[in-house]
Formats: sequence, structure tokens, C-alpha cells
Amino acid sequence: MLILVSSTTSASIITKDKNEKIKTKDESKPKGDGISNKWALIVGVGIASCPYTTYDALDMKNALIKHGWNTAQIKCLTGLLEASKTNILNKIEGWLDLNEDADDTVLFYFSGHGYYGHICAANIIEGGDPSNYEISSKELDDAFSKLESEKVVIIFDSCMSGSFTDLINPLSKSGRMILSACGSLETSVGSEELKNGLFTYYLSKALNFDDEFGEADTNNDKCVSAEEAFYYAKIRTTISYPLQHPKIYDGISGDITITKQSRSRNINLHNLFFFIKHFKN
Ligand SMILES: [Ca+2]
Ligand SMILES: [Ca+2]
Ligand SMILES: [Ca+2]
Repeated sequence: MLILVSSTTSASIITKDKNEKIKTKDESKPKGDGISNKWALIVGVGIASCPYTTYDALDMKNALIKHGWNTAQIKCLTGLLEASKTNILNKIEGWLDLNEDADDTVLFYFSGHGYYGHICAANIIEGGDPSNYEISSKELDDAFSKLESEKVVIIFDSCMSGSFTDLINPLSKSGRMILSACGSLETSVGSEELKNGLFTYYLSKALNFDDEFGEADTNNDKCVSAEEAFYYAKIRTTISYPLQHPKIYDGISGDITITKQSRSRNINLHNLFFFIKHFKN
């Protein structure tokens, strides 16, 4: 039986700035360097009121490394100093932008507190002016708009994160896919037993091919796409906790491959067949 704890904060409604100018990419820039690299920025705030967020971040990082990602192309931020608002935005606008280009895939993952249209960085524990630790949809949009990549996958395991998938949200633009752990007015829960956010637990199971019958890889191409991982996690999250309904905004044509099946699964299946054969004998 799951023991569920809430990681929610209070709600407030944001409105879109109607005077905001629509940013356009510089069309004169070359469309990438011909090499399709992958870059991931993974954030788990790791504060006492979000007890599983460091596990969430490390599980996501390890799933990528185990299944085809280069360790040097992943940055994982946890704790007060690394997962502060300033550092998260600096890493998007600095490290990510310096490395990625138009033909690369970018993955951003966040686990922590959130409310409608906002996430809260680790320095929420310092209190003070909320603008010091809250990161708004517009601030995220401004940061991600600096990237050239046309395949940016953004994952939130935070309360009310479904708000980022709404069409009126500044973040939901072409070239981005947004996966949220819950609906726009819902709580995203964590499990004391699983030591993960519920959505992240199932998402990392899918990305790790840790599903006994291969249900996550629905098209059986030995890869798990962002879409496949999402729908695998979505149904299981809601079955485990019926008040939580993960959401998706898909502004990218085609599937975005996240992980590729490593040989370990084949070895495990081989061992299973070996065991069955000898058990029968
Ligand atoms: Ca490239
Ligand atoms: Ca760039
Ligand atoms: Ca697949």
C-alpha cells in the first residue's frame, strides 16, 4: 500500500502579459552542426519539505546514463546552492545554450514545489520575496527561448504543473513538449514507500525498460520515447492515486526518443529463459 504525502503550495492564478512581444528565432542562424546531440538539465530541489526530489533527479539522471546518454552532457542540480532560482536559470541560459544547437534534443526535468504557472527553486527555504525563489512561466519561457533546439522536452513533477501544458501558458510553444505530473489544479504526490514522486517513479521505470512485459515501448523499436514514457506513467500514476492526472503538451512533430534499450534487458531475458528451461527439466 502506498503512503502518500503532499508536496503542494498555495494556488494563485497568473495572467498572460498581453503586451509581451512574440520572440522569433534568428532565421539566419545555421540549423545545427549536423550532429544530433542530447543535453539534459535535471533539477531536484532536495529540501526537507520535498523529501524525494533528490531521488527523483538522480533516478532520472541514472536512467539517461544507463540508456545511451553521455554523462558529460547531463547536469544535475540538487540542494540549496545548486537548485537555486539564479543557478537554474543560469544553467538554461548559460550551460545549455552554450552547448545545444538546432539539431539537438534538450531535456529539462524539475522535481520540487510548484503552484499554478510557477515552480519554486530550493531557495524557497530562505523565505523572503517570493520572486527570489519562484520561477514563473514567463521566466521559463524567456530562458528556453534562448535555445536553438527545436526539440525541447520539459518535465515537471510539481503541484499544479498541468498549468504549463495549457495552450494559454507562455511555455507551450512549437518545438517544445511539456510533460506534467498532474493537472493544473492538482497535487503531485510522492510515495514514502517508493521514495519518489509517483509520476517520476513510473516515468523512470519506463525510461529504464523496467517493465517486465515491455509495455512502455509500445511500438517495439527498442527505444522509449517521451510520448511512450508519458502515457506509461500517466495511466499508472492515476491508478495508484486517482486524484492525480498527468498532462501533456506536444508541440513537436514525431516521437522524441529519450532512452535506448541496453543489453542488460536482453541478458536478463536470456537468464529468465535459462531458468525456465532448467526449472522445467
Ligand atoms: Ca547539434
Ligand atoms: Ca545554443
Ligand atoms: Ca518505442
